[in-house]
Amino acid sequence: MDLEGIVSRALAAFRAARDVPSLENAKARFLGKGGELAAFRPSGSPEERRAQGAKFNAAKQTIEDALETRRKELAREKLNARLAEEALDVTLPARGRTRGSVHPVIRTWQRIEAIWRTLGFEVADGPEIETDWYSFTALNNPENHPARSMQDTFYVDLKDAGGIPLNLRPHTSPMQVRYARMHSPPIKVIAPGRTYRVDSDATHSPMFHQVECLWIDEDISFADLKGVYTEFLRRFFENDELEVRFRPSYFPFTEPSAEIDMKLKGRWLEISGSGQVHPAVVKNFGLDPERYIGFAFGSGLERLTMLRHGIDDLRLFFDGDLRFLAQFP
Ligand code: 2U9
Repeated sequence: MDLEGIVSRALAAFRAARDVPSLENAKARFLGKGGELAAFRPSGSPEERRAQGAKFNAAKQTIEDALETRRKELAREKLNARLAEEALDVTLPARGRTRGSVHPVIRTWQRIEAIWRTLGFEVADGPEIETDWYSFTALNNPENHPARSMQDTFYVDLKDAGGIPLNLRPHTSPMQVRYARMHSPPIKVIAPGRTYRVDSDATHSPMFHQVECLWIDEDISFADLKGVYTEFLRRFFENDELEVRFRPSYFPFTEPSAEIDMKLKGRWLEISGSGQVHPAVVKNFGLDPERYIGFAFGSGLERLTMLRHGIDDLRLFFDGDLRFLAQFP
């Protein structure tokens, strides 16, 4: 058996091994019990055999060293492959560096709450899914009023509501009714929130935001409503000269009713509806309309926001386009 041949075959086999199992197989082939080295038998005279024994040991050492070297190489290759695969470039800029901001309509909501609180009004909040009674009946809407129809109002089909028809509130007035029934006059409250109507174009969205105000006391008049509302608009639009006028109008829940206009840059713009709360509605608060008088108004938060910032299309609020939203940092 040729020792040099065994060594060169072993080194070649180790080099050819691409992974640990193949290397261990090659090891068995050369260094194992039934392997090529074990099969080596010295021959010749005692001196020759001694010399062959020394060569055998050297050959075995060479093979073992080569095995160890290859083992280390394979381990290093494996580690390098893993490092390459799981590489993390910690010098890359972080993804979450841009800062979010509060949506312009919600900003209006927050400003409105702050202003009305300083004027002595509470802020009420309540359900967006309502019953017919709170959305319509309590507000003096006749049984056949078009606002009650499926063309105007979203209805909710809730199996466990006990057969009571439910709607997505078309205004925040139901909250005003709830609040008025739970408190005693004087009542001074605003109800900002999300409202829903079957309507969608450049100036209407199926979901929009409203703020309504309700003021009930024994001895107040339209002048009080005009006073606080003018003060609110002047603060909201940051314009102390802003003028306000009332025009006759009609709502089922107020009598008399009025549209409120404000003069902005020389033009009269409609900004709210308002009125003296209808006696039938005051009765639904559990109050005597002979004793208590109420005033109310309602405004759209989108409209207030559009007028404040000169925004011309309502849909911009709902598109989620950062080029628009980033202008309100
Ligand atoms: C109760 C009684 C009366 C609130 C009022 C309006 C007139 C009005 C609209 C303005 C634009 C809604 O967002 S909008 O489409 N609102 O015109 N709202 S009086 O009157 C009330 C509210 C609650 C208990």
